[in-house]
Amino acid sequence: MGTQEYTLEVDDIQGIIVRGYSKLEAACFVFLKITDAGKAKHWLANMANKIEDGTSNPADSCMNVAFTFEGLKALGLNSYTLSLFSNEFQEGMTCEYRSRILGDHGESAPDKWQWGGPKSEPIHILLMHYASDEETLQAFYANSSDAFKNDGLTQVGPKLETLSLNGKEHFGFADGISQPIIAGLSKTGAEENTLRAGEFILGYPNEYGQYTVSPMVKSADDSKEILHGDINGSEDHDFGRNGSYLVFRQLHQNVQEFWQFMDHETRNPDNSVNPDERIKLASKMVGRWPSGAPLVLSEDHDRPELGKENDFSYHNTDPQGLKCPVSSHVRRTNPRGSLPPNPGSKGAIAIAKRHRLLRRGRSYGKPVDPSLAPEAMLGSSDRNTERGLHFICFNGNIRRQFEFIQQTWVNNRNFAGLYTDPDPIIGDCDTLKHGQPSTFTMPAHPVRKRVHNLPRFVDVRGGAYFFMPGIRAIKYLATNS
Ligand code: N7H
Repeated sequence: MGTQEYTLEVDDIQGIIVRGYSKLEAACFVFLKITDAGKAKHWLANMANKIEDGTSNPADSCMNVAFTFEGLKALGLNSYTLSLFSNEFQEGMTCEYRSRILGDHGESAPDKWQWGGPKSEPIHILLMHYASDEETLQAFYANSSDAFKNDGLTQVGPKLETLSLNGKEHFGFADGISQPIIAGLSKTGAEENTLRAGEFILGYPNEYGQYTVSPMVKSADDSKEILHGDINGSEDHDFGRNGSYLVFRQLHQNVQEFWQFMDHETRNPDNSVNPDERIKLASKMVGRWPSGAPLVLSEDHDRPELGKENDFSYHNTDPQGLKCPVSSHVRRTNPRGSLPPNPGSKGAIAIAKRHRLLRRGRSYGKPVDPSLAPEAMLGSSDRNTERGLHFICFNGNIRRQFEFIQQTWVNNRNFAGLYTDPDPIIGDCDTLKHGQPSTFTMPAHPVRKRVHNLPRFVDVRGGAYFFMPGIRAIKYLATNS
């Protein structure tokens, strides 16, 4: 694939799509409802100049913005353009069919959600604030909220705070290591991990060599020619170009339950604890050790020097999952070309490339123990704090990427020839619903090992699908729609 087949318009792409703002350790996300569309457009027109684009890496603070389908409607976007957004975005995350495939039932059912569910206030806009530290963030947010409060918008639902755990998540594992490389941006890497921009950003070829369907505007409705023309040659102007679909899920993590389970399953015959086996079982479930070292590269113990390693595959070094179980979280959310019928073939790698996500999530809530060490977490009495991951990812096609991964790889108990194994970290383990307890299988010689009665370690507390437009499209929304 030549990167010269297109040039990315980074000055029109919102910054959080281009980079994760790792220097901006503080962040908060707020939801807005439009009460007066005219005033809200005035706010948006000002915002268009303040929104961070992808050209440079901000050092102090910055903002990005995304909209729900209802939000675009409330701003008066015309019905022709609205009809061209994908079905899943139009329908939203909480329709019955979607709850079924995403595994959102029981404690995770949308009617129990703190935001985004049928019992919550409708959300129109997601405003993402990032800053170098908490103090800067609070001042930045105060400024930003003064502006939207006076301009036809009300804040709805919780203000979602985040917390930096120094590159780890609440269970104590390094996160944010494996990301797809977008061809055309400065970073380069292995061909298997380099994807055409259209997988994440509308207006560019995707891994099928095609342009993902994009919401268009009739040229008569864009007389000031704010938007670019249709790359496919029609008379329409492209509202979707340089935009991306954003999936947001607030995922609560049952941290004590997680480590209690590992502890219980790995006790010695005399019931004494086995800390090494405890960590090993949890790492087998994740597919990486707490430092991030991949299990395929270090089978028996953690090797922090491999913590950032991402240049590996499964089919040549570990076809049966003896080192990294086929059922583990990272192996099923990105099988890296190891799926049957022809593991390692060009076809298998091509398939894997059509189901990738650009992850931009952040943790929230006080950790059980700042050390994130299992002993300390097991001994803590802090059981009720709300903590977890604000899971955020970008994709060009929610159905083919996020929903496919969640349905066909994460929640599918028959994934890659398994029988009763959902994803052990985030899968839907509900026994009552599936009629059978969930298991986690670790291939081994002479016989595989299996742990039974896996509980659900991650519950959903809120969620919604958003569209994050390019900067030109924001200007269009503010004036023409
Ligand atoms: Fe996952 N965890 O702590 O166990 N994830 N994840 N995830 N995840 C990854 O490689 C975790 C969630 C993916 O390319 C790592 O960056 C937790 C959802 C994908 O090799 C760790 C939660 C979805 C990858 C975790 C959670 C995914 C990945 C290893 C929820 C999609 C990259 C660090 C609370 C539906 C795989 C890294 C690859 C990696 C954890 C959620 C997907 C440690 C705790 C909902 C694609």
